[in-house]
Amino acid sequence: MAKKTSNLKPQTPNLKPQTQHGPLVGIVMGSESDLEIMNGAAEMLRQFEVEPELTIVSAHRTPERLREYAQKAKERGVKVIIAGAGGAAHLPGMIAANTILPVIGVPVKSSNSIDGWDSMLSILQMPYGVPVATVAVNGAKNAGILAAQILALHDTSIAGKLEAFKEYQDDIVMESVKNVKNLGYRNEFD
Ligand code: RP5
Repeated sequence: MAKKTSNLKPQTPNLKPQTQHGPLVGIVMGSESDLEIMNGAAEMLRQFEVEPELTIVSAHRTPERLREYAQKAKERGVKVIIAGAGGAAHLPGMIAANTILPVIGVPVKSSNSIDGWDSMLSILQMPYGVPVATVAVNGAKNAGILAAQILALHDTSIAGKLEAFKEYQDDIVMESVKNVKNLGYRNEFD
């Protein structure tokens, strides 16, 4: 269950702008209580040297802010929006309704959620014409990777880091293969 995490600070605070351009990825969430989960998207993007912006936008409590955020995102230079919410999770769908930017939805298993199912179905079951790319419940890290993959279509530096990340995952699994083999299990494949 997601908790309020007002003390959660970015590991690498973006004190100075590192690039000439504004944020390429916007991460929004319905409540500060979503931050513990949604921080995973920010941390993952930082691994690919993408510093996202991150803020609270509530579909139900700040509907005007939602509309303004979504409508201005493209002209502000944002390329992908990651939106996370729990319970009756209307934020990602309503962001998508107000922009042509790709929107990645993160269903959050929040304090008001029925085990994540309500959040997931609210974000996943979008009507024709307004897609939201939905990741797993609490799957903010995958949302960060997916956003990086979208940026990598036009950025060879991010693409290179994604390639390295794939290789790293392969290395980790192969380490486990060795560990399990060393435990004495039969493996005639490797
Ligand atoms: C949703 O309600 C938020 O995205 C959050 O997941 C959930 C609970 O919000 P709080 O009551 O903790 O602010 O809108």
